[in-house]
Amino acid sequence: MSRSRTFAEMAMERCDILGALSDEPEHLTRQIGGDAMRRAHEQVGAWMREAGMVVSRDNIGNLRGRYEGATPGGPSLLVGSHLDSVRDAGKYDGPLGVVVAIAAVQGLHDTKRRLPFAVEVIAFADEEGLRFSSTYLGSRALAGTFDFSDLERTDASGVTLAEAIGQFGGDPARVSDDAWRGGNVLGYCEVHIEQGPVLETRGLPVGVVSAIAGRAHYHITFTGEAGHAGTVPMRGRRDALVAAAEFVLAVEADAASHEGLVATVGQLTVHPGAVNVVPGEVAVSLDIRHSDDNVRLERTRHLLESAQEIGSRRSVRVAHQLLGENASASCSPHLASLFAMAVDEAGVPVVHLVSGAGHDGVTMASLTEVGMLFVRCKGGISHNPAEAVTVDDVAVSIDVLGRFLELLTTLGPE
Ligand code: HGY
Ligand code: MN
Ligand code: MN
Repeated sequence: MSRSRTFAEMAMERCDILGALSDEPEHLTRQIGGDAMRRAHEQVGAWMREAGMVVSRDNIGNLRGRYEGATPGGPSLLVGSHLDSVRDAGKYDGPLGVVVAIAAVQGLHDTKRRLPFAVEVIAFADEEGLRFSSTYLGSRALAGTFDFSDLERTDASGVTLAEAIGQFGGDPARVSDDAWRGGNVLGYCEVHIEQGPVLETRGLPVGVVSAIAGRAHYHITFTGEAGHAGTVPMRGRRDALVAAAEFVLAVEADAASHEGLVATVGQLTVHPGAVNVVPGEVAVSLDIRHSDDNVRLERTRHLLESAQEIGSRRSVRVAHQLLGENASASCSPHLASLFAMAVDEAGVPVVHLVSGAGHDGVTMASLTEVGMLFVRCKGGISHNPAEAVTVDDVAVSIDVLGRFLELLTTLGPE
């Protein structure tokens, strides 16, 4: 059996192990600073050490494993993905990239290979932003773009990010120490499930990522007037939920009529939320993305104006708050070409594709060149416990990543 196949079987087992480490009993949810993350760090740290890495954890809660190069003090290549998840997640979104990166280093360690650069595996703390409605807290800390006002963000139980960092063993006052100080960085590379249908449609196990779509997400409140469901006449109601519902349909209609635009209302809360009360206040989320930032900005403006128009027509006040925004990020043409060569060497037709999903590479692009390799996932399903990959495709990704390291060694950085 090939080494990549053996490593792939180990990678799948490791995703199963991590998939059982959850903050919620009935499904997979793993958040920054939570107990499940602590247990995940114990496992991943042990696998990193087995692969010859020196393991550390920074203040924000990224786990970092370093495999030195032939010449200490030389450049570093960062490779990794995230260990946090969405709620009721699949077990490959994030962890697959971490265990594949460890497998690549294991291959070097087993053959006592030292490359002309160090390989540092990063398991990011918070790519999904579930606990604090944030974005990319772990990679922002590493890239040196952390926004310290984020320390005051609170989770559903009122715990601040600063408190969560402290409880997890970090020092919130020293998150700036997490910024990369390790000298020259050759790039940041991530192996990740595609989370879309392209590779499966094309019958390909892996693909090279050319760009990551830009994204913005908002919190929008509709404030009407609560009232007795039995006595307030239908005419003249200021029903916040009906206004929000009209907005949700407007979001879907607008995104469906603009090529490449995706817009989603994933969260909706109703106050007071009683059967016999006309809803007084409703809060919704808006997640909007497009690979062209101008289109995203223009449609966002249109949708926020639509919300105001719906509100004034229904005498419902509408307010919005931008929670996070990332411009679209191009991957490094050089790293993409090395991945393409590696895919070709592995005997796989090369396809380049844009990522509709966000990734830590969006923030790592402010520190260094970014390269990504996508792995086919069943039905393109993700952010769903039905998320699935095959061991054969994972074996291809490990083989390709290993070839990529060799090509970077022989052909060098940009
Ligand atoms: O939302 C995203 O695209 C990523 O999974 N955080
Ligand atoms: Mn995700
Ligand atoms: Mn992800």
